[in-house]
Amino acid sequence: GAAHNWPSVVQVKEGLTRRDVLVPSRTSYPCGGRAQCTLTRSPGVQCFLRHVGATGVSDHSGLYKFSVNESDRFWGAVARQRLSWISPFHTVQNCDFSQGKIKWFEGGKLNVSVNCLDRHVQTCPERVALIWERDEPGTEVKITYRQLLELTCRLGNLLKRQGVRRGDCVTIYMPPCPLAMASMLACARIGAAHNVVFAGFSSEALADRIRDAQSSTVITVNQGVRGGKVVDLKRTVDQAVQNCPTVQQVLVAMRTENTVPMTDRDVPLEEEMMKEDVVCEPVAMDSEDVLFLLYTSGSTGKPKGLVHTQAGYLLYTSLTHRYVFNYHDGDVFGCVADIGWITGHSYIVYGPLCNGGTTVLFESTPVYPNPGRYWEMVERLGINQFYGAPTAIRLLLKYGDEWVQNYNRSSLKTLGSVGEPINTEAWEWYHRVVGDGRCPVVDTWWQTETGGICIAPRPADPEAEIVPGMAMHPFYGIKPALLDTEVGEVLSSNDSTGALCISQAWPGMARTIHNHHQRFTETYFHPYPGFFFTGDGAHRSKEGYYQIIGRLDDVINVSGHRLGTAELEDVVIYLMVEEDVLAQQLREMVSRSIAKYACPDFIQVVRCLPKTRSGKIMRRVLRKVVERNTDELGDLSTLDDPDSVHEVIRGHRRLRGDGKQQ
Ligand code: 6R9
Repeated sequence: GAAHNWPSVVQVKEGLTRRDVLVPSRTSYPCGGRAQCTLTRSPGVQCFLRHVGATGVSDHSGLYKFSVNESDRFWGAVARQRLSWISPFHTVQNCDFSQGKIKWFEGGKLNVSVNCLDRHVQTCPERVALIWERDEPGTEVKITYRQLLELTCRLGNLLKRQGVRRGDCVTIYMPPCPLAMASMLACARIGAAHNVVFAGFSSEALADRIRDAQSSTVITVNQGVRGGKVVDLKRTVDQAVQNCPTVQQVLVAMRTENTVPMTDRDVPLEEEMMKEDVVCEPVAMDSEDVLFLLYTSGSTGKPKGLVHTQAGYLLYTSLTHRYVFNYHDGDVFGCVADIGWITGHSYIVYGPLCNGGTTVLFESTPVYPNPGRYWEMVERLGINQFYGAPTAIRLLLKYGDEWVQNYNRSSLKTLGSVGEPINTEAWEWYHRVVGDGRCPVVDTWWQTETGGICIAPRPADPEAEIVPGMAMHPFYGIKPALLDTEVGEVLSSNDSTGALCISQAWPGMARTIHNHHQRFTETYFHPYPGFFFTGDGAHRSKEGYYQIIGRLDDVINVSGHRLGTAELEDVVIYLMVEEDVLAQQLREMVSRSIAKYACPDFIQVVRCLPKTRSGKIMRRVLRKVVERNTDELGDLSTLDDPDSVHEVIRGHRRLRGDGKQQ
């Protein structure tokens, strides 16, 4: 069974004894504090304006224009104001898309863990930094900023003792737990990069990522616990490292009380870290030193190790966390993603901690022990901002409203969605049932590559409308552009559809693909010279709002009409999960809601769709099946259930009569 008092190290009573950490004084806001700085629904904007010297600007859209037109002044002021620097930067940005060169805040030195921990320990050591929502409901563990700093320092010292040096890359294969978070921060503290691999990936997928990152150290747990099931994570690591010659050591934390076989290579993590000092000198890092690698699947070839660096990433995640979700001091922020995804990095770890927030680390699943889990947790932890994925919302919607209504959700102030287009039906349910119609729903569009949220309904002018299923407005400093996919020209009028690009650099964007800079420039900067190409298609409405229509390589072309998958699925997706709808009914709905030409010729009913472990439908795989190109399915390492693909292939053969020919 699972240990109930894990980890013992979080109960350390000892305070920090010697504190010589570098915490430059924080620039104060001209109006004297964030909380008092209120412009109705967009608190903070007024003082923001004064601080960045945007004179004559009085509303959100004015500030937005300032942020894109005077991006050096904007980002320079925000970086000085929000981050603690060891030495100041001399150049705000130095970027050239044609070479894929992106550099922010050059000359500046800082330590990300100091920004996320030490400076809050100075002002409010006993504030809860994280609430670990363990798999077993009602057994959450609260960890203060002081405790998290202690864990981080001990781990940092242990990593150093084990030979990890500045510039090394440590692979972390752990479920969401405090020591996973402390491991990330410990790497940041000593100047190592981390490479978090989702603890649901197979040993081959893990081995690929360890090899590509050239890690000599892996951190894992003996076993994971998810949805009541124990998962042998250490065993997966053992299998993986057999094929990873670079790995010299595996640090093993104990999530359960069960012992697992240990080898000479393995280091018992808690035991060894308890021997370490609670003070660990933070390394002064350059703004553009690597903070982490994070692998994301490519539609062709190997997964890409996207590289994020220190200052720009931290600034961008903290600013978006603050303003997109309207996060305030004292709020409890509940992002239910896994730390293995960019959403977990940016909105469980770095954004909230940089803001001195209280962040939830969710270990379980939306349906364990029942479909009320999220909302029971919202009530028990008093969550104020809830951030989840459409795939989970669609799943829960099927179980009915009662699972939601059984719990008190009055703490909720903002609901967020990320990862896929959220169809209108799911959006409405989220808004009406989960949020009782009182919470703004922010459909946030962004990518591993963008580091943080780029398009979202908030921040905006107070009372600005929110249209269901639309990401709507670019964030400060983000200048989107739609490009014609055939001729490559900028589509400047509203009510147009094209390739979603971003016209100028922002601090949160990825800097390169680890060891493959050429692939980086070719993928993101060559398709539309002068622009960062996102790979997604989007529509800009008459009002100028952005709506994401899905990956461009998924767009279906029917007799010259380009159909985004989001558009089609908005009509049919609910029925797709219901599975028992007649083909004729589906065709009628599509003709009625879109057009006759959009009617599918063939309708195949499947048990489930091929999805990634993070819940995204792998539409490119479906396309290959339909094109009968099953030898070129691309990277399948992120696939959740490999059987789903085989079933789709078999079903497709039956449907198209191929079976008879074979
Ligand atoms: C954060 C994250 C990125 C891709 C992205 C797009 C899709 C994400 C979306 C959305 C429509 C949204 N996507 N958010 N599509 N509406 N609000 O998910 O990063 O795992 O790298 O995926 O996800 O297609 O390009 P990542």
